[in-house]
Parts: sequence; C-alpha cells; structure tokens
Amino acid sequence: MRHQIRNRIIPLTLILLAATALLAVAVACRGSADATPTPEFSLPTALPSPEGVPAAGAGSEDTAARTSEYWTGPTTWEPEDVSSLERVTQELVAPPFLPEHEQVNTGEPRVLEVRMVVEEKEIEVAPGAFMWAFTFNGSVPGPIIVVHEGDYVELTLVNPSSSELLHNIDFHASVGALGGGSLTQVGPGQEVVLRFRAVKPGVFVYHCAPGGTMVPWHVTHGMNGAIMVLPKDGLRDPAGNPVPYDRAYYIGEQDYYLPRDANGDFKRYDGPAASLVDDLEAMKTLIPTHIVFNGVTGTLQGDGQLTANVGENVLIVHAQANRQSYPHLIGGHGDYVWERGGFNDPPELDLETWIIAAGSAAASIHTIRQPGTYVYLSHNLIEAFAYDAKAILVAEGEWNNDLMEQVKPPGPIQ
Ligand SMILES: [Cu+2]
Repeated sequence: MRHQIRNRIIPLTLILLAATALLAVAVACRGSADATPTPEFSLPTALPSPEGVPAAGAGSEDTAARTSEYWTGPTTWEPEDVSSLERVTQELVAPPFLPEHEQVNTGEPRVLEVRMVVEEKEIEVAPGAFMWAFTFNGSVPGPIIVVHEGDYVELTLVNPSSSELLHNIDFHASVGALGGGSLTQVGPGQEVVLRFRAVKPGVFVYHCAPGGTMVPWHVTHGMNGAIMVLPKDGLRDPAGNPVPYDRAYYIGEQDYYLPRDANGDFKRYDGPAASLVDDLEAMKTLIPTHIVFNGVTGTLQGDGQLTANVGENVLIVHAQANRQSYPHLIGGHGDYVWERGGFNDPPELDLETWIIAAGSAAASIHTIRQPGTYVYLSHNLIEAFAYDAKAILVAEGEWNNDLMEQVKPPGPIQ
C-alpha cells in the first residue's frame, strides 16, 4: 500500500517540478518582453489605522507610511510647492447647477479648494422605496467641480463622526493612487486633504471606492459625482471656433438595487450598514429597481424642471458612474456632443442619440430653436418611462413656423 502511494507521489512530484520550471521560464520570458512589473492593486476593506494613512504635508521621513498598503507611489517623496499659485475657494452647489466659473481662463494655473462632507442619510427614491444614501455634500449625485486644464484641485474630504462607514474618493480626472482613492480613506471622525492636477480636459466621473464589493455598494447608493475640466480657451467646435454656453446643467443618472421582502415590497432599514447583505444579492441581479436622474424619481420634472430661452446654448453634463446610458433630447438634437467626455476630441455634430459608457460622463450643447417642452432622457425608453431616467426642459421664446407648423389641427377625417 505504502509502495503504491510512493509510486504515485514520485511521478506527481516530477510533474509538479516540471510545471514549476515551465512557470519560471514563462515568467522570465514575460519579464524580458515587458520589463514593467504588473502593479498589484488592492484596497483595504477595513478602516486603516491612523499610522497607516499617509500624513498630509509630510516629507521623506513619511516614506514608510507612504509605502504602506495604502500607497503605491514613489519610495522618496517631497511635497510639491504650489505656494506661488493663486488659491481660489470654489463653493460647490447642489445639482443640477454648476458652481460659478469662467468658461475661458488662459491665466496661470490655480489651486481650487473644494470641500466635501460625507452624509449618510435615508432618502425616498420613489414613493415607498427608502434607501440609505451615501452622499458627498448631501446630494445624489455629489456636486460637480469645475476647473480648467492645468489647475490643481485641492479637496478636503470630511467624514463626520456621525457616519457609520469608511469612505474615500476616486477621481477619474486624476492620475495616480487609484484616482486618489488610496490616499483619501477616511473613517468616521476623520478628514483628509488631497491635491491633484487636472491634466486632461473633459468631463469625468468621481466616486467612492472603498475596496471590493464596497465599491459598487457605495456607488449604487449614490456616492458619485462629476468634475468638468475645461480647456483653458473654452469649448471649441471641430473647426476650432469658440462654442460658449449660456447656461449649464448637471445630471447624475443613478441606478439603484433595492431589496424586496417576501411580499415584493421594498425593505426599509434602520441604518446605513444594515442593508449590506440584502443589497449585495439585489445588486448581483444586475437589474436595477430604479433608474433616476439626480437622486430620486421626478427630480428634474415639475418644480425641478430645467429652463432655457430660445436662442441659447444649453450645456448638459451627464454622468453615469455604474451603467450605460443613451441621452436624447426629444424635440431637439445634440448640436455639439463630446460623447466620450474628452474635450481634446472635436465634438460630434447634430446627434440624435449618443452613448455614455459605464463610469463616464458626456457633455452636450443644445441650441434651443423653439419654445416649449423638451424631454431629455435615456433613449432606452423603458428606462426613461417605465423607470424614470428623464428630465423636462422648458424653453421660452418665439415659435418659428419655418421650422415646424401644424398645417391643420386634428379633426374629422374628410
Ligand atoms: Cu463611500
């Protein structure tokens, strides 16, 4: 018996040795073909200890902290000196509005200071459908930041002690450290300051990304927003001519996955973390229970409808942090559309519908030529009307019969 086992073990050992040798050769070949090591990113799912969080403003003596599991940056590090740059505080505002900003700013780069405070709060997504939202500054989506290419964004992220959960922020507009996610982990009662340079002009998503399945859990609980990085000389058409906008709106499209009880009713929970287990099951169906614009159903309709005047260029920034969307303006067009969000790309002209990829934002300018009611929606019409992925835009001004006229009103067939 023992002999039989030994007879099996020896060939097995040989096979394992051969496999190991082959693997070593494969790794060596890969290493010579591609000298850049594959980075291994992993984010902690638990609150880091205070010593594990890199200290703001610390110098090279902080190397040990910065090479901890929360930081994949250089092994030596000196703070960047931005003391000579103008500092501006940007007062963030609730969606669908944008903070005060200039469309053109060809001056020196600036440091824009912004402040975001986490707020975990229960919202009523639709009548009878409650959810604990995880928010930046209390809104879904979080506020939009507007800067110019080359500017620095200096964010103070505050997680008040009233929170239950760890949060952070991943800026798709930034470079390094998982979009800042690994440098901004803040537990309840902590704040952190992150500065990054906006080197790519365009519209970009930001979102909370605390690691693992916490990432989609936080994002689908509303913890996402957008930043617009304008070219220094403003938006341009494909020929390079300026395309200024007269007003701007910001839409965050949100998919929610709310758990139901045995009767099919939406469940309600006592606190932010209580729904986690049920939420993970609901999320993994990949079938949203709600798809809305700006937090809850109907936000951009009725009292919240968007307004414009005939003759204006209306800019709409539309972000979707987790899912695709198909914007369309019923009764109009996307006169200029930066479908993938990058302002280094010339805009597409005169589109009927465009696509927003999951985890991105698009910018579109609509020249309003007729008064009346427009519907800005996702042209998956089930998502627009059976869910509520839509906004109403009402324009005032003079009707143009040359563009459209009802030649004969509805009446009996003659
Ligand atoms: Cu979060």
